[in-house]
Amino acid sequence: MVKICCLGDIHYWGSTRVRLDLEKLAENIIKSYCEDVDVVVIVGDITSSGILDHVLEALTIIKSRGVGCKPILIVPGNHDIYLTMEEMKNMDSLVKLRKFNDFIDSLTGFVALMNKPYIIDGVGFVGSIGWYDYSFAPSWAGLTIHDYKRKSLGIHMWADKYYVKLPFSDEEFTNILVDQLEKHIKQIYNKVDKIVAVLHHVPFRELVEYRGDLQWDYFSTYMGSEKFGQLIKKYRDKINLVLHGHQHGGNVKTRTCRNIEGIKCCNCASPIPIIVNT
Ligand SMILES: [Mn+2]
Repeated sequence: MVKICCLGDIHYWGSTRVRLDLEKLAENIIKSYCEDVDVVVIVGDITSSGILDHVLEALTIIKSRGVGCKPILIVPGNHDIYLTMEEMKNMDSLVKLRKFNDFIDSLTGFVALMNKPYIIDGVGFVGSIGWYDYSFAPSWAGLTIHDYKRKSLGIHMWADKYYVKLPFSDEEFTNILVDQLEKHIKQIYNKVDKIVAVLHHVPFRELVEYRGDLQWDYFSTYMGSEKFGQLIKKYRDKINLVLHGHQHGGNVKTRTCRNIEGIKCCNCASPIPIIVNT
């Protein structure tokens, strides 16, 4: 058994107040939750605007005041590949994604799961930012794919619209990420008894919070993709635990686990950790 301390969706943006709050949280809460675990997992959205200095600042606080020398496994969230005004001129979010992961791997004690799987005590960890391909669009709304590609409804918009620039469609990005994740699963499949899938986005429709209200459900589309769920089910003889983030706010229950066809799925979209055993 591997004991995991899982957290995410910190959305750190570097103000003095935010820094002091995270320092307090790390010292008073994260430290005690993660005290006797084998490994720490962060499910993405470390930052609110993708600034690598903020990644470094937040992770330094979490490590030095909270979890200490335990291995910290990380996948990025959609916010972590947001482009700053300056970056918009010379890179896309695919380059940013690679920069994020390589930056994580350059830090001592941190592992970027998108670069390579991690194995501890016969348990393998694979990870991806995950993405969306509109498969979670609310079926009842009667909208078309073009309505969802717009990523805005009335005056409300999904911020990825402005801050994520990809060289291809969201559907293609999803396919590429699913293929990468499957490659990593195959790499470790015969070496481990169990595999933990770590994603930022949500892999199963059953986990998505719908309310029958278009103002909310329209944006549920961007929670994730069925394709990751299908991949997880394909390897269900080894993958029996999924850790994800991304879905939080508006009374959504974070820090809880649900059983989807025998696969334990935990929402770690909170800076307050949840303890999960494999
Ligand atoms: Mn997110």
